[in-house]
Amino acid sequence: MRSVGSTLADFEQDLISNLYYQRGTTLESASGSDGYQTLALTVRDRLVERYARTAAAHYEANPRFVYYLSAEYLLGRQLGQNLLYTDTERFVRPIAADLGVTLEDLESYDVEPGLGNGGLGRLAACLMDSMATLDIPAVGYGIRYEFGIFKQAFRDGAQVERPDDWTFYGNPWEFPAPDDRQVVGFYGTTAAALDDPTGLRRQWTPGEVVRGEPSHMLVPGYGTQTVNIIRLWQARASRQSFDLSRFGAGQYKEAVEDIVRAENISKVLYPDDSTEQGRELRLKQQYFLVACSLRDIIRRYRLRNTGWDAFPAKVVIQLNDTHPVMAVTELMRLLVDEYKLDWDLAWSITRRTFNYTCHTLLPEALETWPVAVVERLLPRHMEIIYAINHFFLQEVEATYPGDLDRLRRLSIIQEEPDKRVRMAHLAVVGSTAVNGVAELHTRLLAATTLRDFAELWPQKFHNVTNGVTPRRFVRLANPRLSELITERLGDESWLTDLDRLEGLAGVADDPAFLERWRAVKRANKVDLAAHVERSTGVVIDPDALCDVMIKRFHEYKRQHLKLLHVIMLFNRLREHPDLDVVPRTVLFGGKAAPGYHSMKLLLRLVNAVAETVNTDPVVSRRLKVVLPPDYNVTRAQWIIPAADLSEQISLAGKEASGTGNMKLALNGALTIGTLDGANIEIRDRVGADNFFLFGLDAQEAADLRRDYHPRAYYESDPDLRAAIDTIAAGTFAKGDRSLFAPVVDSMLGRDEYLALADYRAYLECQERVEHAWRDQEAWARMSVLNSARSGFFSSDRTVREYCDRIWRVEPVRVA
Ligand code: GL4
Repeated sequence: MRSVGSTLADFEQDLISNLYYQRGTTLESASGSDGYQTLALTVRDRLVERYARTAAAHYEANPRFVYYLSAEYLLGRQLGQNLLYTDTERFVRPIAADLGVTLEDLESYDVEPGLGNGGLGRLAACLMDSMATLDIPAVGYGIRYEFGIFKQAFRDGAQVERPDDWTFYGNPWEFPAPDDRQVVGFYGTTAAALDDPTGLRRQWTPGEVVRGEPSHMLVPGYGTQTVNIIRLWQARASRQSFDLSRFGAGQYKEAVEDIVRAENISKVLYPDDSTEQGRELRLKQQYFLVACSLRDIIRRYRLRNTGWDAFPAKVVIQLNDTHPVMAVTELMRLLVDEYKLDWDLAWSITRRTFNYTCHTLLPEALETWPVAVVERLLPRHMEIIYAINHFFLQEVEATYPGDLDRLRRLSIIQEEPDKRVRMAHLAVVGSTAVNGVAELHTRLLAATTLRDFAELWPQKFHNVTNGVTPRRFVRLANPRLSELITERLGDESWLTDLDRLEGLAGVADDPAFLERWRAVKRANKVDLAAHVERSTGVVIDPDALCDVMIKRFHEYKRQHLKLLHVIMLFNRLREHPDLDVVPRTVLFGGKAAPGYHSMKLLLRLVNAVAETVNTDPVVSRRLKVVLPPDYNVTRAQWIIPAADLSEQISLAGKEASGTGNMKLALNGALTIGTLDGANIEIRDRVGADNFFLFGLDAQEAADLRRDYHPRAYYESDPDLRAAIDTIAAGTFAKGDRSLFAPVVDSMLGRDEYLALADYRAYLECQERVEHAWRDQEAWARMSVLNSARSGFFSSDRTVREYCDRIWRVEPVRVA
């Protein structure tokens, strides 16, 4: 086999050859898209070679593998990353310049695969990056949604959702692997297995079968030869599904019915984050992912191993939230019904194989499925769940004799008000380790949501605080800062050893260094201003404080609290045009689930406030509000490097961790935040002096919620009252008082997340922000210290903790 060369000449040669043989065109007639595709293929060739060597090394070592099961991956653009990881950007720039194009032109063709909603999906991508970087043998499994997270546009300020046809021009980064396809069943009936006197083994005859066609994306490690893969499954009809006779009879729609039904399974990502979408098709998706992946895991296991005893020694499966939890029952079904293991052995293998990460505390995000739905779609799995629950409750009864209430609380089956399967309970019962994603989150999980389980099995519970990859979110997103850091620290080893950022603390008092730090931030803000102007038409001032709130629109995150602050500033500036306030750009970014009407209305209000503020001749000189549409990973990479202030203002006890908070701190933004999620750990590390803290803590919030009267805050705080009244008066709706009335009613009526209670503290904290901003050198010093002390939040550290405490896997070096 000819291997790819490593020189500029080799690279150039391969480009020409790929343009010619893969795209079937020539330099003279190539389009921009041909240019991008050709470059992608040429970079991909370099990864493929590493992947082949990785596969060989893994085969040879026969190590324990991590299998990461996740319904979501938010990978971000691939080109820039893969150029960096193959160290070929240095070739591309001169070649592109010769041809009269820029790398940025080519990158504009690179479509990000939006196969996730938000933090949970992006975390999966960061962990996969770090596993490869640390040479951990790992495979990610997911769904190849034909349509990813919807594209967000605004019409009259209201969110409209457009389909994300992400593979329309082809995806040069993936490889189909048709030989590894799997067959998956749904519906049907079960019957006793003749050879099993215990009755625990049964036979399932599915009523519908579909194929799972895999393809994989390459996941290179940085600074190493390892290339792992994420295997994505796409649903296809079984071969016999096309009804030729009906087609012949002119019944075109009926002829393809089965095909359509099968392919709908992987048609679209459910656009919900932290809320449940309990549709049967979603359960079908989840089981489809799990069934294909487990068969593939077993196929891989059997390439090098025989017998089942060693299975947990070679296979560790991480369940990313409850979405893939049906895997617990599917592995039991495979082992008991198909491979004829006895129940107890199968259960012991299953429990030792799985671990579960919980990503939320919100009850509405903890999946439960109506028993009737599971019974219909997966009749055998429902039987297995009952059996698992039966043996589990026997165990509980032995530990707490006669404690019926506890049995009811722990049961995998919820009885009231309707019978449902509690997926989180199934996950905990079927796993060796259960982890939360930040210290507070893990503590609250054990004290509230999963309290009875934490009492029963305290040793099962772990904390693994989330992290983010510094390769994408510092090096790629912020090349200017990266260069300055590398110059200061002497080399690039901080990219794989992020604690080395501490070396920056030593120059946090050096005025010359601070000057350069500020120059980097300013240049990034100039770039962001260009992006913002292109997408919104609004011109923003790169010298204004860049105040950023980027995350899904969700009530618990409290975008409305931020908006009340903006409206207060607007009112003040209108009343006192000469008031000495700090010039600010408030940038929001985020999508709302299409069915989440209150948050879609809030998006509309943000746009309306933006319009009013930005067109007011007096106010707009000091204040701008922007909401660039379609916030995604690509846009995050533009915004984060330019941020001065990071808004992390969720009600304490609601945000499991957050990861945007980490990305922003690493890039030198100062956080204004509550004691929620990983904010607490960020503050502990960067220092209380370099963090703007406000608001209720989790305990105070829980206490207050019990007897809460939002109207009392409205009555007693004139600024708050004025801000809310400004909305109620129709100021942002051309005098229409009804349009945003539901926002006002929700704040004054229930205010579920205590925004009004935290309003005054938030305002006062923003005043401390303004005061601090006026001393630019002191601000820069705090900014440096935020970066310097955030090394802990590398996902490399997160993965090391999973390896040491949960997975017990060792790296395999690839030659
Ligand atoms: C989330 C949490 O809401 C978020 O705090 C956390 O950082 C992320 C990754 O652990 O997981 N859970 C869900 S659901 N969506 C998220 O983003």
